[in-house]
Amino acid sequence: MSLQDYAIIESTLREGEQFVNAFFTTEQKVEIARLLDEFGVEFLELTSPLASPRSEEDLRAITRLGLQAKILTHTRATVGDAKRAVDTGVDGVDVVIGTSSYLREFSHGKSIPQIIEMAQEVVSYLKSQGVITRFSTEDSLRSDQEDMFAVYEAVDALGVDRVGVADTVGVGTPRQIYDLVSELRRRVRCDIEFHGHNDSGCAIANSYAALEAGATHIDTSILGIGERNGITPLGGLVARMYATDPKLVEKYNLPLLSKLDRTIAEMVGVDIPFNNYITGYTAFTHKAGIHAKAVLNNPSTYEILKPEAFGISRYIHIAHRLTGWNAVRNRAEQLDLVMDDEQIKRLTGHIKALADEQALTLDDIDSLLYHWAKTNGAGVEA
Ligand code: HCA
Ligand code: CU
Repeated sequence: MSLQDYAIIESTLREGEQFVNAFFTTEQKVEIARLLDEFGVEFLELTSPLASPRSEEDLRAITRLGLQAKILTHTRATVGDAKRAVDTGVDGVDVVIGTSSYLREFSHGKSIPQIIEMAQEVVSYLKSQGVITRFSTEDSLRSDQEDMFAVYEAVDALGVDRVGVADTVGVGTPRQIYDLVSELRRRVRCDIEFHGHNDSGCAIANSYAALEAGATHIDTSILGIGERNGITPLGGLVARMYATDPKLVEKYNLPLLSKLDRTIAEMVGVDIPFNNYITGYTAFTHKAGIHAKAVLNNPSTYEILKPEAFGISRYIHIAHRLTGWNAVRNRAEQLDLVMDDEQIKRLTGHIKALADEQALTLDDIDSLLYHWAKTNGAGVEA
């Protein structure tokens, strides 16, 4: 399998709804679904119809929108839940059960043989209904591997479409995920999904490692929202794939990413983090003079992502003591000021001296530029 063949299961409308500030109205869910569809994700995962009457109505409404993306919902591993899910008209059902000793002991209380029996029953039912069927093991990283493989192999034998590895608590490292998914790849024929939480900041790297090991589907949410600090962010995965090869994300409508991030940030009442992948306000800002000079000559010197591919502009920050004369000259050109290099160099020295004493803004620099263009800095010691 090449990296090229992966698909995104976008779970803002399921995992994302588990984010502390998320209370999506029906209209908001429809807006999110349409935007994600326009972006081009292959699957949308929605909250279980058993969660609440509104969840069920919204799921039905979204399945009727006629989107390109396939609509999936999430259920526990019982035939009763699976029936309710199928009845809503979804394309597929994502079934999950906890396999770690923590969850077996403190959550559902089932043994591995019981889990296998439940899994077989629910998968057989879903396959008989002709829906895309996925079976995943919650808390996979803290589950006994042989137990877990026994579950996966049992459902694979029944023709399940996908099995899911879920790093529910965000404890996995890229190397662990790579090893686990590689072994799973050897053991099952079906597709493999990875769902990674971000508690220790590894969600994107783990998703990428899963793909390298043969996973076919990655779960994301917009801005990474989800339980606790969330899961693999859509924009972060896109940045990672683009950095490897822009062709890996050419199937997506990349300029829509900013709108997706802004829309969700607004809906859940948070700011887009300043250092967010692609859409954070510093993502394409260059500051130090040496960087600015090189970026002005060739952006690839300090950028692995092209801002224009995402409909974003780069920004060279010049109002500070680390600035350099190339960046100041570039600003003069933007303002259509005719100044020679000697003038610009002297002004740059002046800006550095000023910046040592006080905070400067771009407006301050622009005023200085206009003034110097006229007076050549007469009367200023530089
Ligand atoms: C949950 C847990 C889950 C499920 C992931 C999956 C997790 O909230 O139900 O279905 O693969 O992180 O384990 O999100
Ligand atoms: Cu999760």
